[in-house]
Amino acid sequence: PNTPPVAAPEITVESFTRAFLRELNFGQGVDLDRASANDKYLALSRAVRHYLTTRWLETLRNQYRDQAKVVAYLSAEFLLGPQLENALLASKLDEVARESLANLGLDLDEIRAVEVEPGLGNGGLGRLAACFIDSLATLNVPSIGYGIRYEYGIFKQTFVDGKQVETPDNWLRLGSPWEIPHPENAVEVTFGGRTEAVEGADGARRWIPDWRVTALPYNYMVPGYHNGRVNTLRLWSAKATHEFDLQIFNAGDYAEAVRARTFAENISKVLYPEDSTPQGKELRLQQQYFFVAASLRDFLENVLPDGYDLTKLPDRITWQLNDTHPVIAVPELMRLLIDEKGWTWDDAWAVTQKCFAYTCHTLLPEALEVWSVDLLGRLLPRHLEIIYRINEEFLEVVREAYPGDELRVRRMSIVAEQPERAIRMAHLATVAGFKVNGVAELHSQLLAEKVLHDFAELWPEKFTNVTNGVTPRRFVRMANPGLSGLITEAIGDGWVTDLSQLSRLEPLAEDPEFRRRFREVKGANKRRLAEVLAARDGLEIAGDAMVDAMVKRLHEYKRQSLKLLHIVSMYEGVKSGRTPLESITPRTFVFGAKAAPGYVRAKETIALINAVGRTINEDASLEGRLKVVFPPNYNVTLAEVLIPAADLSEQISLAGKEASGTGNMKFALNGALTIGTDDGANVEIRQLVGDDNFFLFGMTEPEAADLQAKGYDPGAYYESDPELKAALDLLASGAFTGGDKGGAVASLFASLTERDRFMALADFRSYVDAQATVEEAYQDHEEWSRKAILNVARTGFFSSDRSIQDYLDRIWRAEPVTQNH
Ligand code: DL6
Repeated sequence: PNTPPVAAPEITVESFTRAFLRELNFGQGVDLDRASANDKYLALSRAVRHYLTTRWLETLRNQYRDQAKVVAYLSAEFLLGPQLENALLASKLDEVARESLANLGLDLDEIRAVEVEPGLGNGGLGRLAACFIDSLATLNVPSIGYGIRYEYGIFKQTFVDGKQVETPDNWLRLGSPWEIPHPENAVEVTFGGRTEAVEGADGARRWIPDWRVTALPYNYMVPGYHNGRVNTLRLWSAKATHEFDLQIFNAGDYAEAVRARTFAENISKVLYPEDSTPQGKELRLQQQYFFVAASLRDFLENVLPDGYDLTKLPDRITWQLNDTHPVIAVPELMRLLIDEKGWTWDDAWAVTQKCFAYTCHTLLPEALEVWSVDLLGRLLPRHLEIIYRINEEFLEVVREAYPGDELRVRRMSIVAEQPERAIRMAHLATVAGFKVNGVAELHSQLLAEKVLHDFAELWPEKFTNVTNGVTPRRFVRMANPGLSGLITEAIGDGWVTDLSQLSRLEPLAEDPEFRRRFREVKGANKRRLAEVLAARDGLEIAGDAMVDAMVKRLHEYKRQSLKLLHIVSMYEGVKSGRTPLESITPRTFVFGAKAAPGYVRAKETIALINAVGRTINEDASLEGRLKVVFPPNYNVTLAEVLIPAADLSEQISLAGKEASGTGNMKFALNGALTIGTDDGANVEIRQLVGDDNFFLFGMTEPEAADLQAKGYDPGAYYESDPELKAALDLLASGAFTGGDKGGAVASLFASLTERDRFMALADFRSYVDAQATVEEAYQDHEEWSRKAILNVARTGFFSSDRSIQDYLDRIWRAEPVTQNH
């Protein structure tokens, strides 16, 4: 705090060139003419980092001085996407860097293409965390993201004979210029062992763990947009402690010592390892405890000043629990306060209850995490004791509120008894959190009415909603420079940090010239997509066909199989002569989806999409009017190219299953129209853009719930709808699989026609009818562009800046601070 501020480096083309060459020469040890593409990427990134560092130090210094309340976003995933362009944009260095490189005969875009994105998340949940830290920084909120620095992120997907094959994502192979390790802030995290009584203490026990690892922090800069603030994302990496080295020395058993070292370091080795095996599950719990234990200690020891009065902790921090993954932080804080600080149980609980808030991201019962008591007790014996006591006291509250209602007590208990004794992490989070939120209006409503109904009845004031959002910087400004330019020309550039200003575009939807330019941008984005798919995957698509995109993790509830049925049905229509070929609007269906490695049905669906795609693409009789492409390894980098090019956004989950969705927001903001069910945030998108500018289909949530309760009979739909039957029969005939009627074909057919939890056939008719409306609407270019512009103009609500403001108002009650610069 006493060090004088470092002067910000001057931003001129010349000084940037000097900074770049200095990094190249002295950082990489090469001359420009001998530098590899990676050398240039690393040097450029470090030069940019250098500019941001001054701001970073200033932010940290102010934070320390002001002792303002901090939001710590605890998340097992941060799906960051490429960093260089974002850093350039945030620091206003984009133009300078481009010019400076051009003077050296280098192309910024070519250098950017070298970057390997950190894929430290699976999908929406991890990408949301990344959008949120961007908005926190842009809104000037003192905050820290805490997570895990997985050595291998989400697997790299390739297709072999159309089937998904996973390979490790070695994203650190060529080094990451965006991280700074801080070994001096390493902390130890312990596991296993037993506990014993401490005489004369109220509730305190001594934990004698039997193994430990070192958590080594890596800091990442999180720059706000043009505001001089740079927050910190701190990701933890597991290292064997020195004890392991001593063991090597003492025991002379090198192989055994290396094994032990590997065991410890496995904790941060890979994102969400396969969890269908007991070993996988155990590793996942280790990961969760590892990062929250390190993060809590880090905050208490490194962020708070020495001697801070911890009874005031809730004034200084909210730990936001991103889903249940970090919920073990609750008993960890209790343990720190009671066992290490000597507090009484009641004092510790009073403070703990004010420090955590919980965001739930699912509606699927199977996605609600539970940990078997056996595993939790073995790995974290002290935490299990604490959870038991939290539960005992909580159940007393329930019994008092509902005397004699033992069924309710059993339903609400943090400890499940069936099918095995297990800890329900969502219940623990709800009991301990001072707020619980869902991620879209419908989701929050269903949470309170269904998933956590008993809790919402007991504590209605705890429950709230914060609809998700996406960062306009990455997903419009960066990803869609053409549209950004058009918007800025029309309404100025204030929209980048105040997305509600997009509403000012509304009158321009009526302006033919604006519509023409809007179409021109879309067209250019499609050509860019075509180029990228050709270079990246050797895929060929027409530059001018309608782009119909379904990109998201592969899951039955998202119903990629319904999309597939629609494609098969269109194809069948043409082949059977029902649909004249000329009546079909040229369309490119683009899929992007990874399936969890152990999720057999999802992998079969991928194989079938590829099989159908191959048949359709090779069928010359279609004259190229229908095309199906499935570029492998959909990631943030590809999303940034695909989304701006899309005309139609497929959001077709069964109503009541998708918590929110965020891809739906990105597409609408980039001028794609949505075909979707009334699910998740689709509901809010439709309300905002208006029914005329959204293709709604399918059952509502209450209708779907009713049908499920009455008994869903897929066979009845199959038998009564000839088009549906024809499509399913064509699929089942092996027409797309070289005559093979078994395997994936038989399995999908059976699942759709016999026992589909997600009732795809029930929504088929209305989906196909809605698609016919899409076809018709797309014929009228002017009207389609009008609708697309209205989608952009009316979806400014879905900025993650607005989400963060809602968190501040409804949950955190923390204030943005002014950055003096
Ligand atoms: O809130 C972010 C994102 C939502 O948009 C998706 O609808 C939801 O499926 C996803 N949830 C998860 C949680 N999985 N679990 N548990 O990934 O969160």
